Amino acid sequence: MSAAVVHDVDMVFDGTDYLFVPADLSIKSGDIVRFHNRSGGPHNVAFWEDSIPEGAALVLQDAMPDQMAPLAGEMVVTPDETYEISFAGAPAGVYKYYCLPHLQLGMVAMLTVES
Ligand SMILES: [Cu+2]
Repeated sequence: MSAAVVHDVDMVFDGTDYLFVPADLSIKSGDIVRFHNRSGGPHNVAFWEDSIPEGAALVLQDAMPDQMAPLAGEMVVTPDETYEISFAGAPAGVYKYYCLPHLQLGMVAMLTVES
């Protein structure tokens, strides 16, 4: 079995928009996604329960540290602080997620777990 690949996603305020960069990422089941608070925080990572594959909620509930609500990660407040999610055992498919503080400002993104 190969080692988990770590993918970086930046959480950014670019002066106009709040963004996850990249906003569309493909990973393999077993990979790790490391979200970085680059600017404009606090940010967090929260998944829509109806916009993830069947069975993914149970995996994410175990994989997401310090959830403040189901499928919603803690606030990442400190500049350069990171929040990591392992997708070990995660079912293939599209996962749509958002940043709770900036949802109304369009801070949404998706990732695809390839089988
Ligand atoms: Cu945000």
